[in-house]
Amino acid sequence: MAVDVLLGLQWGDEGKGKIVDVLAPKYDVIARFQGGPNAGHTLEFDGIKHVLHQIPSGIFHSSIINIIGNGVVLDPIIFKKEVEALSKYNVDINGRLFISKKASLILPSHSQLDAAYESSKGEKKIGSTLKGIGPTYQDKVARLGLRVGDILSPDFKAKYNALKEQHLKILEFYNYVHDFSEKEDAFFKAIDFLKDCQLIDSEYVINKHISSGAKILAEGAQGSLLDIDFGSYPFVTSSNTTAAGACTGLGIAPGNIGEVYGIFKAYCTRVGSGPFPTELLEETGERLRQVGHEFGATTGRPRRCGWLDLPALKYAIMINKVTSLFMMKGDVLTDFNPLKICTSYSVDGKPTDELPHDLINSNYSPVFSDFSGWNVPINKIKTYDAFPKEVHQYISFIEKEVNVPINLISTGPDRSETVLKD
Ligand code: 2SA
Ligand code: MG
Repeated sequence: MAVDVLLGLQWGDEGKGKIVDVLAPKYDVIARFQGGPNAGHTLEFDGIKHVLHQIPSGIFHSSIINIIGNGVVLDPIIFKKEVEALSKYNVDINGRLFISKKASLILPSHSQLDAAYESSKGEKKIGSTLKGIGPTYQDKVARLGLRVGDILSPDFKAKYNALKEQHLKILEFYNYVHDFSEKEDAFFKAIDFLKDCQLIDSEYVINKHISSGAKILAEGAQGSLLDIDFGSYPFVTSSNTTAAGACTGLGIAPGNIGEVYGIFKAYCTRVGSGPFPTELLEETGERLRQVGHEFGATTGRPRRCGWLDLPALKYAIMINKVTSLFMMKGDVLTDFNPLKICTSYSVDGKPTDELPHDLINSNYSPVFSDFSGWNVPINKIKTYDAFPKEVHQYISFIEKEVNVPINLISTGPDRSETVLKD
């Protein structure tokens, strides 16, 4: 089968960017299928840290075709900045980066709307990255939105103005009227830039690649627990971050999906609001944040930290039919003792390993098991057998519980800090 899917199984920031980069040499095509500049995929190699927001993480490999699929919401201003940042490292997008004409366009007024909706929510804020993601998907579903292909039409400006007028009315209603004309200037400059990029009918291109036997990787953004349908609604993002999203976000049939790689951290993090059953609000959580450098790649926000949550992991594995697991940041757990894993929840006093549909209003508590920690650094370890026995115990326990093998263990941010099992 031609298309493998790589996904985060938690609340985002699992380390997808690093893994795509590690796996990239096996692939001919890497495609993003959902999300937009709310993503921050961090790649580190040769001592340099790159953060990609909308451009697929295969861009650093000259032989790989990168595609921004129809399911993505694209901010042209941020896109132009990303391309300019890459050109400083002599990464040329010509012949390597293609954008679906059906991808949705984020307008400057969409980010204004995002801020207006959030500020109207008071205590109930979602903690959006405020990149205009929700309002852009909202316009897509309402059949009002503009798409990348529209920029080629002579009446693009008129379409833009018509949509902006509607947005201004909503902004007035929310009493959130700010001047964003500077951003509009940057937007139209970026639109001119985008016109010169390779805009394609991506579903045809991808399916031709499939027919010709190319190996394709669909690169997910955010995480399964932020999925619009299956995440902790309403504290979610506005796209399907799960494997099914790769089909609708690229125009590929389910039968073409091969491996589904699930990335998870050895503990959990979450940015923004919303339920987080295993959150550590005391000193251990703060230590995880400091040792794990848990600050958002897009907004710099401190991430909330907690122990690994197995019911949540099992749920994500189920809805994605994950075939292979990759465990990230086990190195951060060095010197934490004991380690804890949430193995079930107690809901109204009854044990279950299923997530209650409404975590916010449910009477539940996580049930933990203790594990012996390890007190030697593991980031220089190159083979699975060389890990301390406590690492083996931690990994084997998770594998047994979720019934999917953990085939890759990441022990640090650099490409080289990666251990393959077998
Ligand atoms: P949005 O921006 O409207 O989609 O936000 C809705 C919720 O989804 C969460 N969200 C994220 N959570 C983790 N990482 C994300 N991306 C950046 C990164 C985050 C950053 O990869 O580092 O830099 O802060 C991401 N994007 C969206 C968000 O926190 C809301 O809870
Ligand atoms: Mg991230």
